[in-house]
Amino acid sequence: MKKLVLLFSFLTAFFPVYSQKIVHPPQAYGPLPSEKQMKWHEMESYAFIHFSLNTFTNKEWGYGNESPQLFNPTALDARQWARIAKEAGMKGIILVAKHHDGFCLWPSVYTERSVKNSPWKNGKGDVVKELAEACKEYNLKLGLYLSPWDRNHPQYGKPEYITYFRNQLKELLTNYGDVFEMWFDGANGGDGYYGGANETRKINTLEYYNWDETYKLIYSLAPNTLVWGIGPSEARWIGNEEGYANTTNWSLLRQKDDLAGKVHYTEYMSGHEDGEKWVPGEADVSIRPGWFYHTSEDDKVHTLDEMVDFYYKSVGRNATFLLNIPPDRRGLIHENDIQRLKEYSVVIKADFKTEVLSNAKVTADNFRANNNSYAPKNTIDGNKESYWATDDNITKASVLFTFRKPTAFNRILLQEYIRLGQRVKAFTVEAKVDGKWQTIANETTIGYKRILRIPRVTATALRVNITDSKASIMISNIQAFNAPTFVRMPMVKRDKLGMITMEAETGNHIYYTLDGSKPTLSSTKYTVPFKYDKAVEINAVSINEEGISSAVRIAKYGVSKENWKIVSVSSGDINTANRIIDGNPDSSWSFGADLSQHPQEVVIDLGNLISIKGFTYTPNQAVENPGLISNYELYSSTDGVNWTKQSEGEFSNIKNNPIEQVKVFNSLKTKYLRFVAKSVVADFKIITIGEISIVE
Ligand code: FUL
Repeated sequence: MKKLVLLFSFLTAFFPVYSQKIVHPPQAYGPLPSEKQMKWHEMESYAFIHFSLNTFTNKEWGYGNESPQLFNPTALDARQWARIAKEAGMKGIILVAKHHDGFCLWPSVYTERSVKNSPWKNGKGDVVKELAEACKEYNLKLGLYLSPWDRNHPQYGKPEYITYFRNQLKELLTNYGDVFEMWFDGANGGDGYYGGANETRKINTLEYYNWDETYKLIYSLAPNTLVWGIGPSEARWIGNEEGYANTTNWSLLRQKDDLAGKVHYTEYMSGHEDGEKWVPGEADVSIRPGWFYHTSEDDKVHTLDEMVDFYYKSVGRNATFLLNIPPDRRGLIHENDIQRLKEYSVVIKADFKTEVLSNAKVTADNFRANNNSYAPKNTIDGNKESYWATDDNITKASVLFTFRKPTAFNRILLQEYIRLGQRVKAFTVEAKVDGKWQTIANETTIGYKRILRIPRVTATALRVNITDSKASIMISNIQAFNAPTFVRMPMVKRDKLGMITMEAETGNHIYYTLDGSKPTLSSTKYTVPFKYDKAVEINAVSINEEGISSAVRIAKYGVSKENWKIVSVSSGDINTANRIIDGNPDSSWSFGADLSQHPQEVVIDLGNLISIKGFTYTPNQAVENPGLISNYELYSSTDGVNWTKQSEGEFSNIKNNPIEQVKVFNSLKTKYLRFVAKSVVADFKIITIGEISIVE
């Protein structure tokens, strides 16, 4: 016996690997992702295509009475869309096959309201088919959006429409190959054409569509399709249309509560730590302010800084990134969008080029049964199926990476082994700089992927401390990158009097031009606010001490509002009404009245007779859920007595996307504007106006 023990100790000392006990894999904890959801997480980013009658009518939401004859792209090329998405590192494309106005981009046999009654390809075209083929060619996955709300359909709101809706789902899921995601938007019910009824139809979203049955149908036809949005979905909206998740982001949701209407959509930004189902977040945003293409937004494509932020605040926060790139009237993605996407992918590629942890020495203060299968080195082996795991019940542990020589980095990427559940609730990161540990991050969840942007440090070691976890810890990947310095653009603001203020990150200098040319180090240096009340295009850059420049901030202004005056407001305090024209959309003025009885209005004197081509209404940008105007009228007058109506309609989608609303019309001269708020987004008794401006 003694001999045996001796032999065993000898073996364990010299051959530790062979002597390890058999260790059972750790148990799963909580809700788990399905294989389909795993594949979906791994796609990380994909494109959205909004292209329909709205592209030709210049709307965001069609009413449902627009003629299919208006759909006439001159050079539609789905291969261009696919190529651009591919080049930007995206893994798929979701096409809006039918938006709220009911027009179908495929020749559905169930309706006449489709491409078959448009002049495009003499009614022989099929956009869904063209995109499905292009996706195949570029090795991208195809997803489809079928709006449950149909403002055209005569039977919307009645059972017959549900049959129609499901028939269309069948067409889309059986005729075009695999569909990776089916997108059901939450906007449902309201006013519309409805076959000529021109009325408001309200439905109960959760009951009307009988989602359980609809989902059964989908899974029987297409088991590999992940269903997003309303109903018992497998992925959720992130709760905003600005492309970001909260830093704390669980892939779990209390979906039962959600289906009982007990969850507010702002909770989607973080999910629920105690959610009973795996329902991960998808962060959607458009590359421009609107979801559909509008010429007036050609110079409003999101800046490079914003695009890079979208990535880090979605993919970097455990969400997928759905970026809308809306084709123009040609049926092509606009040059400005292409340019921005190129700049964006250059930055993202460069950020993840120089990895520094893979050669570090890795140790941990705990790993499961000291068994190599769960050793901390699994975090840097590039294998997504291997992971570092702690012993059962160990919910606090540290993993230490020691470098051979001082090493610089400014990005940290972490991934949990989510196949066995999302667990980590809190973690910190420390760097050893000049022999001293310093905390460089203090964070909460990880999930499928978490990426931290931190100021560059040069360290001899890096330590990740999981400080709280729901169960034992499982981390499959930790990386650190030394990304090129990204200098952020300066902020440029102009107030009502024409005072221009610029601001850059501490230590950086701002250079600008007023003639539209590109600023360089030899352009004017910004030092203090200055007055410039004429129409102007300011181009400004921030430059750091190493001479690295930001992208160019382009700020365009018309003549300043210095001479503007509020003439009258129909209710509320006239003294604060000036906030409507103070150049600051964070300050607002409110009407507190029941609009269904009395539309409210504001009259503005522009000081002089000026040429305008449109106007904009911006809800207060500083508060959540300001009272939002949904329908409006705008009148012009040269004398303040005789008025002509210039524009009326809805601010479509303002509820989900409360940004500046732009309405353009034929150029005219006016001295006065009368803006009438006709209705307000449901539930608000107060409406606010952050800013009213003109399009010159
Ligand atoms: C929203 C819709 O109402 C918009 O028009 C757009 O399709 C966006 C992606 O979802 O809620």
